Amino acid sequence: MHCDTIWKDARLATMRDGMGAIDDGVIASRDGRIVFAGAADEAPVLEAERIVACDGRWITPGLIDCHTHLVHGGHRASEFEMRLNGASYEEIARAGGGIVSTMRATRAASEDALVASALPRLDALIAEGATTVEVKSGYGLDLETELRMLRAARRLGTERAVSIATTFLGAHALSPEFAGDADGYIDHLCKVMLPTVASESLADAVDAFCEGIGFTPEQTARVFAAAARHGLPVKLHAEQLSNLHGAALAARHEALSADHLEHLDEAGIAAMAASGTVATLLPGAFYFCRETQAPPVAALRASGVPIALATDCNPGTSPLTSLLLAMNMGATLFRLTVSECLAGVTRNAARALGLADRGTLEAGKRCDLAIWDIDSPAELVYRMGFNPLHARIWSGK
Ligand code: DI6
Ligand code: FE
Repeated sequence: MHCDTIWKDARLATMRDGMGAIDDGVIASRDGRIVFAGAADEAPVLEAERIVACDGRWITPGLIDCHTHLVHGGHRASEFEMRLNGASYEEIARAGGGIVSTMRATRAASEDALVASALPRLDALIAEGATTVEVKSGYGLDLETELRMLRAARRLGTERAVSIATTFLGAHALSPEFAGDADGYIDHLCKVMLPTVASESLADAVDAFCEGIGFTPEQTARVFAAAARHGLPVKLHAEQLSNLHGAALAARHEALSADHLEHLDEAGIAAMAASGTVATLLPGAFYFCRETQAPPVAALRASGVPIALATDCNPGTSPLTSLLLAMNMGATLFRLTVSECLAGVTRNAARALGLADRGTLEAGKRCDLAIWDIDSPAELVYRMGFNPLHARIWSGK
């Protein structure tokens, strides 16, 4: 079989079934796709211009961060400091902080500035082997800025060798122009904002924040119905701070994922299992906000709900740009196993984005790889603040 590149003498975590470990493995690529991934003694006769000896290093699928707010203006370090000095959330909000301060900074930023400020965060993810990153809008809360955020997100994928999946999160917080009229804002979002986003093909999915401080299940359902009219799949920030039964609502709309889920109940788990909705857990937000109720991991596991892990990179509740640390937190804070952590940033993260062409090492999938200087996959989860990435391959290169 003729190929472009062969990686040999590797150990593979194929992630096809659990870890899917292979001791003496080979991967061959052609035109950016894997044509063979498996045991050396089962490989067909392979020839290629480029043969890379991996000296026993481990290869995993390229990592996938399936939930980020990577594009935004400014940061909220001063708010963090105020909280360390005892200020309450309300005091900070009254002093002009919170989501609205990021909205103001984002509205004031040009598309170029949004790209420039997001690139170092993207580079941090890439440096740890990320090959696909989801990016949400949601800090514009007006049409013009939401479009600008999504355009900036799309541009990140041309500035770097990485795949970007975009999500329209206009229903992140109430726009100040609609103060006291959340239903009016949702009307505007469904009738004006989302149709424009869809007509410019700027979003691959639609998300909302269903929460006491966000939008009600009824408002969320209207956003989902509008997304369906435009043929866009949905996701939901659900059950982060309270249980509004958002996960079950998302499942009824065949959502790709429901995210956060600290307050998820049995009925929500059953609904997610039935619809095949991925549970995306975000331990960075749990940690940064010093939450105490962990998501119901044992029950999710018992019901066979696929679990993804992501950074939730955002300036307010999870200023995290490390999938390796997200994995460590998933294990220490949520008791995920090593193989669940790895599946969470590969196979199940791909599923949370509706991307069937990646997330495992097997013939036909994109050739997105991370090659690691480690003795066992557990090392990827075990260390904190150490990056053993040896090389990263995106689309076969
Ligand atoms: N959940 C959160 O915790 C954040 N957004 C969301 O949907 C808050 C984002 C921020 O504070 O900027
Ligand atoms: Fe989020």
